[in-house]
Amino acid sequence: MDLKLYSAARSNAAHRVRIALNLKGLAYDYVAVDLAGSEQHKAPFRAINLQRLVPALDVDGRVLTQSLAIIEWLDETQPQPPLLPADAWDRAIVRGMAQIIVGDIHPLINLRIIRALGAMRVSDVDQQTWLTRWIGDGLQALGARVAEHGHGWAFGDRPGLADCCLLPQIYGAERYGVSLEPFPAIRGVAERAAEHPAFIAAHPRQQPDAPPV
Ligand SMILES: N[C@@H](CCC(=O)N[C@@H](CS)C(=O)NCC(=O)O)C(=O)O
Repeated sequence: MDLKLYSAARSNAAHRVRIALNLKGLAYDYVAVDLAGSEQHKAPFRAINLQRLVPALDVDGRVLTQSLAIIEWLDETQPQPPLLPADAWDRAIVRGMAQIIVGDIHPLINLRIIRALGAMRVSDVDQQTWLTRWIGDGLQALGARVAEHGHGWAFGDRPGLADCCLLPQIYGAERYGVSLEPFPAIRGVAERAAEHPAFIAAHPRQQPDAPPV
């Protein structure tokens, strides 16, 4: 199977998929899409994903979009190691944790939203307040669930779907100056991931289009 991931180093959603691919031990070609340079709005990427968002995963010439759909497809087709628990109730808990980030935080803070706020002349200070508010609210809700269900990782004692979503959001929180101090359970997962090869290799700093430090 030939895998080609359309990604951007700092993309929260692409970062999720990079972690999942690494946890599965799947090799892939990395195609950088320059979001800051608006490459997502131009050919040839527009033809890859009409929604003009990364990630997109090309699998032998067919393309999947939407990070959670990609990760669940990977988990169904490459079951080892599993990213979701065996029990249906536990799976719903994990998917709920993932949705706090994917459905509730990220749509409010991603590039096109920030650009729209800027176009409406929302000040930098107010943009920062906006980001801090929604990231903080989400992490508070998620932190409580990690404290309840995590035993080293976001859910249980193995990395899974919730961690694929949480670690990119931790990077995003740090990037936007949101303190993780109030979220000890989340900090614990961050410390563990910092030692794990799949998470290290997926980190924005390790990508071919890594931002300058
Ligand atoms: N729900 C989508 C979100 C994808 C998304 O928002 N990607 C961002 C990067 S994290 C993007 O490509 N933004 C480009 C833009 O806003 O113009 C997913 O989970 O894949």
